[in-house]
Amino acid sequence: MKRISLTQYLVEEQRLNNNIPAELRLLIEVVARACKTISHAVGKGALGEVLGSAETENIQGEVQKKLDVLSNEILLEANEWGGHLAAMASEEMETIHLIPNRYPKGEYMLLFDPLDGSSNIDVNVSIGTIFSVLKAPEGMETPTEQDFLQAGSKQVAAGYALYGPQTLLVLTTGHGVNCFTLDREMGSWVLTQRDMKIPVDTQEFAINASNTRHWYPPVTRYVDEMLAGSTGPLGKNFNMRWIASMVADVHRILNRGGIFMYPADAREPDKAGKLRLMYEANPMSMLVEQAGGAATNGKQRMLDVQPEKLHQRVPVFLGSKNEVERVTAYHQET
Ligand code: AHM
Ligand code: MG
Repeated sequence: MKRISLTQYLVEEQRLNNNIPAELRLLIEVVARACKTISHAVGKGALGEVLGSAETENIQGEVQKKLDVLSNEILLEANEWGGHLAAMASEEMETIHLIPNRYPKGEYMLLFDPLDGSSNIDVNVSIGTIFSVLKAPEGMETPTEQDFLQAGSKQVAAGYALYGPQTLLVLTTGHGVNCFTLDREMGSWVLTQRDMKIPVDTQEFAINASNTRHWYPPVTRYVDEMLAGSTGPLGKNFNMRWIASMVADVHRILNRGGIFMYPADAREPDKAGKLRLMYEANPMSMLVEQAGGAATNGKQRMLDVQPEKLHQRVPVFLGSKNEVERVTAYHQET
């Protein structure tokens, strides 16, 4: 098999297909390099003294794990000096991170969830890094939070690294979705899946069912119908999977279809579910759409949601198109 590295793939996308500008290519390479470093730290586990709590809280009041903090630092440090960015924003930081004056600035803005699936860190279950790239608004001088509040449809690239039995990088620049596997001996990313596609139909769903009592009626109706199986209104049996790492759940869906749901529910603080629009929902929705799937907040296309706050939470329904459309229609009916 002829091996195509991430670098070679990106150069071809730029040179032959004219699909990405050089600056964006270089930015993606830096993010991929940082993910390699995070993968290394994750792989060391207790030997690297990276497990456990950091005894600090992030902006959402969640206790940070040592690896949350470390991964955030790795991404900031790797991306600061490259010259491709105007600013960064992270799920783990209260406000945006400006590029220090000693480094040149670029025209892109990077957002990330440095280590997603934090509850799985200490139990050696798959976790990941999610990232999203936006363009800085024309004429912007010093970036502000407001400059980041762009709808997901404005993303120019999105992707995730999955730290599981293998370390993978799944990437879109708006021209399909491709998957790279980290060759741990060589230290390089190798293209292993081209043009991933999500089947439009599925018989598999993912939801944290312990929240059933908090759901709103459209979600309860839909899950009840799936559980009713082949003699119920949907006329088929459904299987269920929930890894509690969005990256791993989305990766399964990109490979064999399925529907992932983290609905709004009746709990505080803002009754919009758990996941964050800018760091989780938008990048994943771009990947899913690029793979032929669909993603909504229950009411509208996720990528059309106009963000109001950097750390905004949003209900998430994504995956196989026909099922996402079904649960979205149930919301629209009420
Ligand atoms: P995190 O960013 O704090 O890790 O939280 C996000 C994660 C997702 O990866 C996953 O889908 C979800 O939280 C799991 O939530 P729950 O613990 O409610 O099952
Ligand atoms: Mg997260």
